Amino acid sequence: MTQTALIFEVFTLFPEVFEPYLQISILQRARQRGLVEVRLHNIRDWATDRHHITDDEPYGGGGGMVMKPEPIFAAVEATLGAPPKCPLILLTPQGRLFTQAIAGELALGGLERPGEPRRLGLLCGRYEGVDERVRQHLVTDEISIGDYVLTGGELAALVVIDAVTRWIPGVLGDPDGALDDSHASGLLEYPHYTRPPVFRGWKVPEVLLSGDHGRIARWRRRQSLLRTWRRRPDLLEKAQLSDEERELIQKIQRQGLSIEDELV
Ligand code: 6GU
Repeated sequence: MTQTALIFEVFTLFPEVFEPYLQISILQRARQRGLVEVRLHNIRDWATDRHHITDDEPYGGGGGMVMKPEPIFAAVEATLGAPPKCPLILLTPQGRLFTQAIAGELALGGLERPGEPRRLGLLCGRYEGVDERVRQHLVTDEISIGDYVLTGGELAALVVIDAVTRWIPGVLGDPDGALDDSHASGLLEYPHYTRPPVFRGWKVPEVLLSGDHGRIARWRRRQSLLRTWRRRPDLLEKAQLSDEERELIQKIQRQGLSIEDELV
């Protein structure tokens, strides 16, 4: 058994939505192998009143409800220490936009405590939001997963757990697995094919059946560049490209696509 690399401490009003997704595929395997651990904390368990109320009306009026500060502080401080000894990330549409690079930083960066696994607190907002004092005095970072509004931070927390876990060494079978993912290199991934070689008359590109690894690698890199150029030209500006690759892009821009380049 490997030493646990990372523990996610999740604070939520709906812990039950996490389990099914954590119990399948790569995340399940990573947890079983002890590479990551996900601990779920129900904020409601830390409400001290008879009805375990966790929300209240906003001061100043207006619609919606606001998450009360007391149960959140109680849950987080009992679990992470007072003040918390690890980062506490609030999932909110007002946070900084989550990217593959941020996932990598969260997985590998930060303070290493000798002999202790790293921990990452994730606080899932609900309703109209959380009391501002939680942001000001408890939360250390705020993350959004995109410019749209979700009902709560739970789906976003799962997105963060998934993307961060993929960066932990040993989680993906291939040691370079995470490096091949779309966005890891700054480019979109090349097209994938599997058997059969002809399906309903549609052929797998001949180069992939050639067994020529050099040709295959060049074809994939070219397809990656083409696909990124067509779909996400904004990524090309930031991507780390060789001089040869920059030249290739300029050539494509001058000449358009060549015949063997499908519309990717
Ligand atoms: Cl992190 N939370 C909510 N409620 N909505 C979102 C989001 C987070 N990211 C994008 N939309």
